Amino acid sequence: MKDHLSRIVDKYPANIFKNRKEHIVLVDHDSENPQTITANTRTIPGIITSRGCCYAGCKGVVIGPIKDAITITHGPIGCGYYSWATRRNKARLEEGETDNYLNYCFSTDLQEGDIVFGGEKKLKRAIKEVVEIFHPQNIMICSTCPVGLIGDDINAVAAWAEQEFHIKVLAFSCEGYKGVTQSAGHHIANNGLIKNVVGTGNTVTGKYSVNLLGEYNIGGDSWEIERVLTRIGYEVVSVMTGNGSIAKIKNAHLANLNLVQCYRSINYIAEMIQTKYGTDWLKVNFIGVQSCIESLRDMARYFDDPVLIARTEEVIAEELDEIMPVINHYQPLCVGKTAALFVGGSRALHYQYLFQDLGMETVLAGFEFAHRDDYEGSEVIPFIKEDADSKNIETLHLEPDEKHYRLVLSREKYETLKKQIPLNYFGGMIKVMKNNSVVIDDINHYEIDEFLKLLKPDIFCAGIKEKYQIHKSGVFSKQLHSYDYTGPYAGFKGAAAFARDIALGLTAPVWNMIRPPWKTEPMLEGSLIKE
Ligand code: CFM
Ligand code: HCA
Repeated sequence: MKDHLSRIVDKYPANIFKNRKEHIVLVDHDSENPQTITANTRTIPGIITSRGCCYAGCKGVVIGPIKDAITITHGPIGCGYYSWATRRNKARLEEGETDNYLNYCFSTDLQEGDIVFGGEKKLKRAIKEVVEIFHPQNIMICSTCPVGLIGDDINAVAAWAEQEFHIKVLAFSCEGYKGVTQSAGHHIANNGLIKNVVGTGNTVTGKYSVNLLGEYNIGGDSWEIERVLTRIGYEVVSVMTGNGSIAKIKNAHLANLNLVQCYRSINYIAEMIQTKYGTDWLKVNFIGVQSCIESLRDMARYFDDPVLIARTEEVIAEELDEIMPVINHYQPLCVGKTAALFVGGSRALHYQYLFQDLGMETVLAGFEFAHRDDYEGSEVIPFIKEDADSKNIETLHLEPDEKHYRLVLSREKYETLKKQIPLNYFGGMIKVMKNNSVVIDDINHYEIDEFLKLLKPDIFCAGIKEKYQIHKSGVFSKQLHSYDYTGPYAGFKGAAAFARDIALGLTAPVWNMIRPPWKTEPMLEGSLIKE
């Protein structure tokens, strides 16, 4: 396997070879040293990467799904247009709500003249226009690349608009070129929400109140998770940010526990709420039947109430009664098959558990923009403060290797928690994968082709940029970003829907009718020109 792997990177010129080999790991749990990977570094220019930009991470991922805010993309029209409704982050009005702007696309559509003479005036006019037409309570401004280059002061415009129209106007300087991926955008969005929204509300919350962080309601996922949580008796104070609203996010500091579904996009908020308000956070995963069960049990143990624990088991049993016949029906069509997963920063890990439920093994998994801790895990170093009177846990990220946390907690809290829930907050992907499977960061078009040939997975799950490349080579691809046109895949009912979709996809007769060129004729091998 190692030789085969080398052959893939050997084709590169020396400097690219050196770079790419650091981003690929052949899992070996018997290796003497813990396995490490290079991640969150710049893609080599010219390589056909699957990654996106800072604006995509801020506007597209975190800010975009907030339904009661009008988000104006400040820039030429392309960025606003291409981020319009492609992510399938669903939203609907709940009781008492009046604003849902998610079907609209707002942009200043900057032209050459604005780039030369400045776009602030046009932005002001756009804000005035949306206020007059829609009367929103909240406006968000997200910058694209040229705005940063010409130096428009969107913060000053936001301050002006707040004064002028007496509404909340937030500015996010998330120019696409910032950082190396979407990840920089998550951070900018998280900082803005913490600074300006969380903590500004005062709606009283109940005993079992939680925020669901890092859940974006793709295909209706958060509705399914909320359905189960509400059945058990939890109060979901806010979801960040799927079907989310400023009206709810402003009360997030009043919840008793933060649940972290997608760690990569929201760990900043979980940690900042913890530091500022002392709220604990718990890593959960609602993708997969077993993962759902474990996450619900961890939550119940955290609150440590026998009634809640019993109710949790009751709901789990009822949910299983409903979905297991469906899963058992489709599972025989999936069992023994292999999967490759390449998604943004968390799903390539989370969906491995759902594939496990179907009896399928993951032979390759990778992320577009994960950091090292998403792959390697965070080492938890418990640090006990004997005199700590607070029962809170603080988690501190130790830079620069992004690998270490330090828990600061009272002895009493440490002793109880140690028995109750895994204090290992984030395990990382390498640890859960089998020996000889491949972990790959920032995969590119060429490498996808090569790994399809090498590993021959029965399914390669990725996104829209990869899907048809994979189909053309005769392999089934399910989009794990948008779920194609279906979902939800989270929670119990989501697992049943996933089992159905995967079984039907794997057994579709079409895969026998496609012959990729390399199966029938010798390929012309291209070579990259050395510098
Ligand atoms: Fe988190 Fe996401 Fe993901 Fe992500 Fe994304 Fe997404 Fe994703 Mo696409 S927040 S990291 S930036 S789980 S949009 S809902 S599917 S790449 S794996
Ligand atoms: C993004 C959004 C995206 C893209 C999906 C894809 C999403 O990163 O800008 O490439 O198929 O989930 O919509 O990740």
